[in-house]
Amino acid sequence: MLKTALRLAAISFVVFPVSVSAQPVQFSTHRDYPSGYGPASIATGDVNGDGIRDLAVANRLDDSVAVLLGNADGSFQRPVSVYLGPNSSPCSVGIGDFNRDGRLDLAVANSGANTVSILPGNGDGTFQPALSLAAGTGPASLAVADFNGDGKSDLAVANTGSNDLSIILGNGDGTFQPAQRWVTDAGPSFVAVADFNRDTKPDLAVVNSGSGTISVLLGNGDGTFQAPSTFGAGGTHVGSIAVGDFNGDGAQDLAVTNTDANTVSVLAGNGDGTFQPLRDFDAGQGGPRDRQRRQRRHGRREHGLGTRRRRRRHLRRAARVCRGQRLQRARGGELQRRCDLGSRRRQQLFDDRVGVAGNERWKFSGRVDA
Ligand SMILES: [Ca+2]
Ligand SMILES: [Ca+2]
Ligand SMILES: [Ca+2]
Ligand SMILES: [Ca+2]
Repeated sequence: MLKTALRLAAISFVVFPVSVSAQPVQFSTHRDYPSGYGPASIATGDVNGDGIRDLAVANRLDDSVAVLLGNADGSFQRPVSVYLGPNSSPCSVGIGDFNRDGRLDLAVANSGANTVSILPGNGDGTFQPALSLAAGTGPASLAVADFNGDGKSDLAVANTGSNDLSIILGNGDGTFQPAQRWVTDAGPSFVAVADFNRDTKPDLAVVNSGSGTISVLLGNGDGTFQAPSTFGAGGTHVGSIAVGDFNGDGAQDLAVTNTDANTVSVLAGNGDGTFQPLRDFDAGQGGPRDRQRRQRRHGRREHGLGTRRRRRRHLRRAARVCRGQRLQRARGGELQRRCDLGSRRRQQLFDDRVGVAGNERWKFSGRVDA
Protein backbone atom coordinates (compact mmCIF):
# COMPACT_ATOMS: atom_id res chain seq x y z
CA MET A 1 0.00 0.00 0.00
CA LEU A 2 2.75 2.36 1.00
CA LYS A 3 4.73 1.48 -2.09
CA THR A 4 1.73 2.25 -4.22
CA ALA A 5 1.33 5.57 -2.50
CA LEU A 6 5.01 6.24 -3.02
CA ARG A 7 4.64 5.55 -6.70
CA LEU A 8 1.59 7.70 -6.92
CA ALA A 9 3.10 10.62 -5.08
CA ALA A 10 4.63 12.70 -7.79
CA ILE A 11 5.72 16.16 -8.57
CA SER A 12 4.63 18.04 -11.64
CA PHE A 13 6.72 20.33 -13.75
CA VAL A 14 5.72 22.79 -16.35
CA VAL A 15 7.82 24.53 -18.94
CA PHE A 16 6.98 28.13 -19.69
CA PRO A 17 8.55 30.63 -22.02
CA VAL A 18 9.88 33.99 -20.86
CA SER A 19 7.17 36.60 -21.18
CA VAL A 20 8.40 40.01 -22.29
CA SER A 21 5.02 41.73 -22.27
CA ALA A 22 1.69 41.39 -20.49
CA GLN A 23 0.63 38.56 -22.79
CA PRO A 24 -0.99 35.54 -21.12
CA VAL A 25 1.59 32.89 -20.28
CA GLN A 26 1.26 29.67 -22.24
CA PHE A 27 2.18 26.38 -20.59
CA SER A 28 3.23 23.21 -22.31
CA THR A 29 2.06 19.83 -21.14
CA HIS A 30 3.42 18.90 -17.74
CA ARG A 31 5.27 15.72 -16.97
CA ASP A 32 5.03 13.95 -13.62
CA TYR A 33 7.94 12.30 -11.89
CA PRO A 34 7.76 10.18 -8.76
CA SER A 35 9.43 11.84 -5.81
CA GLY A 36 8.41 10.05 -2.62
CA TYR A 37 5.54 10.28 -0.20
CA GLY A 38 4.28 13.75 0.69
CA PRO A 39 6.61 16.02 -1.28
CA ALA A 40 6.62 19.33 0.58
CA SER A 41 9.49 21.40 -0.74
CA ILE A 42 11.79 21.54 -3.75
CA ALA A 43 15.16 23.09 -4.53
CA THR A 44 17.32 23.07 -7.64
CA GLY A 45 21.06 22.87 -8.18
CA ASP A 46 23.63 20.88 -10.14
CA VAL A 47 24.49 18.27 -7.50
CA ASN A 48 26.43 15.94 -9.84
CA GLY A 49 28.42 18.59 -11.67
CA ASP A 50 27.31 17.74 -15.21
CA GLY A 51 26.11 21.27 -15.93
CA ILE A 52 22.44 20.27 -15.79
CA ARG A 53 20.22 21.33 -12.93
CA ASP A 54 18.91 18.62 -10.64
CA LEU A 55 16.06 18.57 -8.14
CA ALA A 56 16.04 17.94 -4.40
CA VAL A 57 12.65 17.20 -2.84
CA ALA A 58 11.79 16.98 0.86
CA ASN A 59 9.25 14.19 1.36
CA ARG A 60 7.43 14.94 4.57
CA LEU A 61 5.47 11.71 4.90
CA ASP A 62 8.26 9.21 4.31
CA ASP A 63 10.94 11.13 6.22
CA SER A 64 13.27 11.41 3.27
CA VAL A 65 14.89 13.78 0.85
CA ALA A 66 14.98 12.67 -2.77
CA VAL A 67 17.31 13.78 -5.55
CA LEU A 68 16.20 13.61 -9.18
CA LEU A 69 19.15 14.07 -11.50
CA GLY A 70 18.39 16.12 -14.58
CA ASN A 71 18.94 14.83 -18.10
CA ALA A 72 20.11 16.97 -20.98
CA ASP A 73 16.67 16.85 -22.62
CA GLY A 74 14.92 18.45 -19.63
CA SER A 75 13.66 15.18 -18.19
CA PHE A 76 14.68 13.71 -14.85
CA GLN A 77 15.91 10.36 -13.63
CA ARG A 78 14.22 8.27 -10.97
CA PRO A 79 14.55 9.66 -7.45
CA VAL A 80 17.32 8.53 -5.15
CA SER A 81 16.16 8.97 -1.56
CA VAL A 82 18.06 9.52 1.67
CA TYR A 83 16.22 8.55 4.84
CA LEU A 84 16.41 11.22 7.56
CA GLY A 85 15.15 9.29 10.56
CA PRO A 86 11.80 8.32 12.08
CA ASN A 87 9.21 11.09 12.40
CA SER A 88 11.63 13.67 11.04
CA SER A 89 8.93 15.08 8.72
CA PRO A 90 11.22 17.09 6.45
CA CYS A 91 9.34 20.17 5.24
CA SER A 92 11.93 22.24 3.47
CA VAL A 93 15.13 21.69 1.51
CA GLY A 94 17.89 24.08 0.49
CA ILE A 95 21.06 23.64 -1.57
CA GLY A 96 24.47 25.20 -0.91
CA ASP A 97 28.14 24.37 -0.69
CA PHE A 98 28.49 24.40 3.07
CA ASN A 99 31.98 22.84 3.20
CA ARG A 100 33.29 24.77 0.20
CA ASP A 101 34.60 21.75 -1.66
CA GLY A 102 32.93 22.78 -4.90
CA ARG A 103 30.22 20.13 -4.53
CA LEU A 104 26.70 21.11 -3.64
CA ASP A 105 25.29 19.94 -0.31
CA LEU A 106 21.74 19.69 1.02
CA ALA A 107 20.16 21.32 4.07
CA VAL A 108 16.81 19.91 5.19
CA ALA A 109 14.52 21.34 7.89
CA ASN A 110 12.91 18.48 9.83
CA SER A 111 9.71 19.79 11.34
CA GLY A 112 9.10 16.63 13.35
CA ALA A 113 12.59 16.37 14.83
CA ASN A 114 13.23 20.10 15.37
CA THR A 115 16.50 19.78 13.52
CA VAL A 116 18.25 20.68 10.30
CA SER A 117 20.06 17.88 8.46
CA ILE A 118 23.19 18.80 6.51
CA LEU A 119 24.08 16.24 3.82
CA PRO A 120 27.50 16.87 2.26
CA GLY A 121 27.47 16.09 -1.43
CA ASN A 122 29.94 13.72 -3.08
CA GLY A 123 29.62 15.59 -6.36
CA ASP A 124 28.03 12.66 -8.17
CA GLY A 125 24.48 13.00 -6.87
CA THR A 126 25.11 10.92 -3.75
CA PHE A 127 25.55 12.29 -0.26
CA GLN A 128 27.47 11.55 2.91
CA PRO A 129 25.71 10.77 6.18
CA ALA A 130 23.74 13.70 7.56
CA LEU A 131 24.98 16.09 10.23
CA SER A 132 22.15 17.16 12.55
CA LEU A 133 21.77 20.76 13.79
CA ALA A 134 19.35 21.97 16.46
CA ALA A 135 16.62 24.33 15.25
CA GLY A 136 13.60 25.76 17.06
CA THR A 137 10.24 24.03 17.42
CA GLY A 138 8.64 22.89 14.17
CA PRO A 139 11.12 24.19 11.58
CA ALA A 140 9.00 24.59 8.47
CA SER A 141 11.10 26.54 6.01
CA LEU A 142 14.76 27.10 5.33
CA ALA A 143 16.81 29.57 3.29
CA VAL A 144 20.50 29.60 2.42
CA ALA A 145 22.55 32.84 2.26
CA ASP A 146 25.69 34.42 3.66
CA PHE A 147 24.24 36.55 6.43
CA ASN A 148 27.53 37.69 8.01
CA GLY A 149 29.46 38.34 4.81
CA ASP A 150 32.33 35.92 5.48
CA GLY A 151 31.86 34.04 2.23
CA LYS A 152 30.50 30.97 4.03
CA SER A 153 26.90 29.86 3.52
CA ASP A 154 24.56 30.26 6.49
CA LEU A 155 21.00 29.15 7.20
CA ALA A 156 17.79 30.92 8.19
CA VAL A 157 15.10 28.60 9.54
CA ALA A 158 11.47 29.58 10.26
CA ASN A 159 10.26 27.77 13.39
CA THR A 160 6.47 27.58 13.29
CA GLY A 161 6.07 26.18 16.79
CA SER A 162 8.38 28.58 18.64
CA ASN A 163 7.41 31.72 16.68
CA ASP A 164 10.95 32.62 15.77
CA LEU A 165 13.76 32.31 13.27
CA SER A 166 16.97 30.38 13.78
CA ILE A 167 20.02 31.95 12.18
CA ILE A 168 22.69 29.27 11.91
CA LEU A 169 26.06 30.62 10.75
CA GLY A 170 28.29 28.30 8.78
CA ASN A 171 31.97 27.74 9.54
CA GLY A 172 32.72 26.97 5.90
CA ASP A 173 33.84 23.41 6.64
CA GLY A 174 30.40 21.82 6.83
CA THR A 175 29.99 22.59 10.53
CA PHE A 176 27.87 25.37 11.98
CA GLN A 177 27.72 27.63 15.03
CA PRO A 178 24.87 27.31 17.52
CA ALA A 179 21.64 28.90 16.32
CA GLN A 180 20.70 32.45 17.21
CA ARG A 181 16.98 33.05 17.55
CA TRP A 182 15.02 36.05 16.27
CA VAL A 183 11.39 36.55 17.27
CA THR A 184 8.78 36.87 14.51
CA ASP A 185 4.98 37.04 14.49
CA ALA A 186 2.85 33.95 15.22
CA GLY A 187 3.59 30.76 13.28
CA PRO A 188 6.38 31.65 10.85
CA SER A 189 6.06 29.10 8.07
CA PHE A 190 8.04 30.37 5.11
CA VAL A 191 11.24 32.42 4.83
CA ALA A 192 12.83 34.12 1.83
CA VAL A 193 16.01 36.15 1.40
CA ALA A 194 16.46 39.43 -0.49
CA ASP A 195 18.08 42.82 -0.04
CA PHE A 196 15.07 45.02 0.60
CA ASN A 197 16.94 48.21 1.61
CA ARG A 198 19.66 48.00 -1.03
CA ASP A 199 22.59 48.03 1.40
CA THR A 200 23.95 44.78 -0.14
CA LYS A 201 23.30 42.97 3.16
CA PRO A 202 20.79 40.10 2.94
CA ASP A 203 17.45 40.66 4.64
CA LEU A 204 14.64 38.22 5.44
CA ALA A 205 10.93 38.12 4.66
CA VAL A 206 8.90 35.70 6.73
CA VAL A 207 5.32 34.55 6.24
CA ASN A 208 3.52 34.12 9.56
CA SER A 209 0.75 31.61 9.00
CA GLY A 210 -0.54 31.98 12.55
CA SER A 211 -1.23 35.70 12.26
CA GLY A 212 -1.64 36.19 8.50
CA THR A 213 1.24 38.66 8.40
CA ILE A 214 4.65 39.17 6.83
CA SER A 215 7.69 40.02 8.94
CA VAL A 216 10.65 41.75 7.30
CA LEU A 217 13.93 41.62 9.19
CA LEU A 218 16.66 43.86 7.82
CA GLY A 219 20.11 42.33 8.09
CA ASN A 220 23.03 44.16 9.72
CA GLY A 221 25.51 42.19 7.63
CA ASP A 222 27.10 40.51 10.62
CA GLY A 223 24.55 37.75 11.11
CA THR A 224 22.29 39.89 13.30
CA PHE A 225 19.03 41.54 12.29
CA GLN A 226 16.97 44.60 13.19
CA ALA A 227 13.62 44.27 14.91
CA PRO A 228 11.03 42.96 12.43
CA SER A 229 8.60 45.21 10.58
CA THR A 230 5.22 43.56 10.23
CA PHE A 231 2.87 43.87 7.26
CA GLY A 232 -0.62 42.47 6.78
CA ALA A 233 -1.33 40.11 3.90
CA GLY A 234 -4.53 39.92 1.87
CA GLY A 235 -5.93 36.96 3.77
CA THR A 236 -5.78 35.34 7.16
CA HIS A 237 -4.14 32.17 5.83
CA VAL A 238 -0.90 32.95 4.09
CA GLY A 239 1.06 30.29 2.27
CA SER A 240 4.41 30.95 0.64
CA ILE A 241 6.32 34.05 -0.32
CA ALA A 242 8.39 35.02 -3.34
CA VAL A 243 10.71 37.98 -3.76
CA GLY A 244 11.68 39.84 -6.90
CA ASP A 245 11.53 43.23 -8.56
CA PHE A 246 8.09 42.83 -10.09
CA ASN A 247 7.65 46.45 -11.21
CA GLY A 248 11.19 47.00 -12.47
CA ASP A 249 12.02 49.96 -10.23
CA GLY A 250 15.15 48.35 -8.83
CA ALA A 251 13.61 47.70 -5.41
CA GLN A 252 12.81 44.18 -4.28
CA ASP A 253 9.10 43.46 -3.89
CA LEU A 254 7.13 40.72 -2.13
CA ALA A 255 4.41 38.38 -3.34
CA VAL A 256 2.56 36.18 -0.87
CA THR A 257 -0.19 33.63 -1.44
CA ASN A 258 -3.49 33.86 0.50
CA THR A 259 -4.87 30.36 0.64
CA ASP A 260 -8.26 31.36 2.05
CA ALA A 261 -8.88 34.30 -0.27
CA ASN A 262 -7.47 32.58 -3.38
CA THR A 263 -5.39 35.63 -4.09
CA VAL A 264 -1.80 36.77 -4.28
CA SER A 265 -0.84 39.91 -2.37
CA VAL A 266 1.98 41.98 -3.83
CA LEU A 267 3.82 44.51 -1.71
CA ALA A 268 5.95 46.82 -3.82
CA GLY A 269 9.18 47.69 -2.07
CA ASN A 270 10.31 51.29 -1.63
CA GLY A 271 13.94 50.24 -1.60
CA ASP A 272 14.47 51.25 2.01
CA GLY A 273 12.94 48.22 3.72
CA THR A 274 9.43 49.67 3.70
CA PHE A 275 6.62 48.70 1.35
CA GLN A 276 3.64 50.31 -0.37
CA PRO A 277 0.12 49.17 0.49
CA LEU A 278 -0.53 45.67 -0.77
CA ARG A 279 -2.38 44.94 -3.98
CA ASP A 280 -4.35 41.73 -4.34
CA PHE A 281 -4.53 39.69 -7.54
CA ASP A 282 -6.61 36.66 -8.39
CA ALA A 283 -4.58 33.50 -8.14
CA GLY A 284 -6.36 31.86 -11.09
CA GLN A 285 -9.27 29.48 -10.79
CA GLY A 286 -10.99 30.11 -7.51
CA GLY A 287 -10.17 33.81 -7.34
CA PRO A 288 -13.00 36.23 -6.52
CA ARG A 289 -13.53 37.39 -10.11
CA ASP A 290 -13.40 33.86 -11.44
CA ARG A 291 -15.87 32.76 -8.78
CA GLN A 292 -18.26 35.55 -9.81
CA ARG A 293 -18.00 34.49 -13.44
CA ARG A 294 -18.73 30.89 -12.50
CA GLN A 295 -21.70 31.94 -10.41
CA ARG A 296 -23.09 33.98 -13.29
CA ARG A 297 -22.68 31.05 -15.67
CA HIS A 298 -24.24 28.69 -13.17
CA GLY A 299 -27.15 31.06 -12.63
CA ARG A 300 -27.78 31.29 -16.36
CA ARG A 301 -27.67 27.53 -16.73
CA GLU A 302 -30.06 26.95 -13.87
CA HIS A 303 -32.37 29.61 -15.19
CA GLY A 304 -32.21 28.17 -18.68
CA LEU A 305 -33.14 24.70 -17.55
CA GLY A 306 -36.09 26.18 -15.69
CA THR A 307 -37.74 27.60 -18.78
CA ARG A 308 -40.02 25.40 -20.89
CA ARG A 309 -38.46 26.43 -24.18
CA ARG A 310 -34.90 25.66 -23.13
CA ARG A 311 -36.00 22.42 -21.54
CA ARG A 312 -37.63 21.33 -24.79
CA ARG A 313 -34.45 22.17 -26.66
CA HIS A 314 -32.42 20.09 -24.24
CA LEU A 315 -34.79 17.19 -24.65
CA ARG A 316 -34.66 17.40 -28.44
CA ARG A 317 -30.89 17.33 -28.32
CA ALA A 318 -31.01 14.42 -25.93
CA ALA A 319 -33.33 12.60 -28.28
CA ARG A 320 -30.78 13.01 -31.08
CA VAL A 321 -27.97 11.75 -28.82
CA CYS A 322 -29.99 8.69 -27.89
CA ARG A 323 -30.85 7.87 -31.49
CA GLY A 324 -31.97 4.30 -31.97
CA GLN A 325 -33.44 3.94 -28.57
CA ARG A 326 -36.94 2.89 -27.85
CA LEU A 327 -39.47 5.58 -27.17
CA GLN A 328 -42.49 4.59 -25.21
CA ARG A 329 -45.63 6.65 -25.19
CA ALA A 330 -47.09 7.18 -21.77
CA ARG A 331 -50.25 8.76 -20.46
CA GLY A 332 -51.12 12.38 -21.27
CA GLY A 333 -48.80 12.61 -24.22
CA GLU A 334 -45.73 12.15 -22.04
CA LEU A 335 -42.94 10.18 -23.56
CA GLN A 336 -40.91 7.79 -21.58
CA ARG A 337 -37.88 6.16 -22.80
CA ARG A 338 -34.90 4.25 -21.69
CA CYS A 339 -31.67 4.56 -23.43
CA ASP A 340 -28.49 2.73 -23.00
CA LEU A 341 -25.60 5.08 -23.35
CA GLY A 342 -22.96 2.54 -24.07
CA SER A 343 -20.03 4.83 -24.54
CA ARG A 344 -18.54 7.25 -22.11
CA ARG A 345 -18.64 9.96 -24.71
CA ARG A 346 -22.37 9.58 -25.10
CA GLN A 347 -22.82 9.57 -21.40
CA GLN A 348 -20.85 12.80 -21.12
CA LEU A 349 -22.81 14.36 -23.98
CA PHE A 350 -26.02 13.34 -22.36
CA ASP A 351 -24.94 14.70 -19.01
CA ASP A 352 -23.84 18.01 -20.48
CA ARG A 353 -26.99 18.53 -22.49
CA VAL A 354 -29.65 17.31 -20.16
CA GLY A 355 -28.04 18.10 -16.86
CA VAL A 356 -28.99 14.93 -15.05
CA ALA A 357 -26.69 12.39 -13.49
CA GLY A 358 -26.95 8.64 -13.33
CA ASN A 359 -25.34 5.43 -14.38
CA GLU A 360 -25.27 3.68 -17.70
CA ARG A 361 -28.98 3.38 -18.09
CA TRP A 362 -31.12 6.46 -18.20
CA LYS A 363 -34.75 7.07 -17.68
CA PHE A 364 -36.55 10.35 -17.73
CA SER A 365 -39.83 11.74 -18.83
CA GLY A 366 -40.85 14.92 -20.53
CA ARG A 367 -42.60 16.33 -23.53
CA VAL A 368 -40.62 15.87 -26.70
CA ASP A 369 -41.67 17.93 -29.68
CA ALA A 370 -39.34 16.33 -32.14
CA1 LIG B 1 30.03 20.74 -0.67
CA1 LIG C 1 28.44 33.25 6.41
CA1 LIG D 1 19.72 44.67 3.20
CA1 LIG E 1 10.20 46.75 -7.27
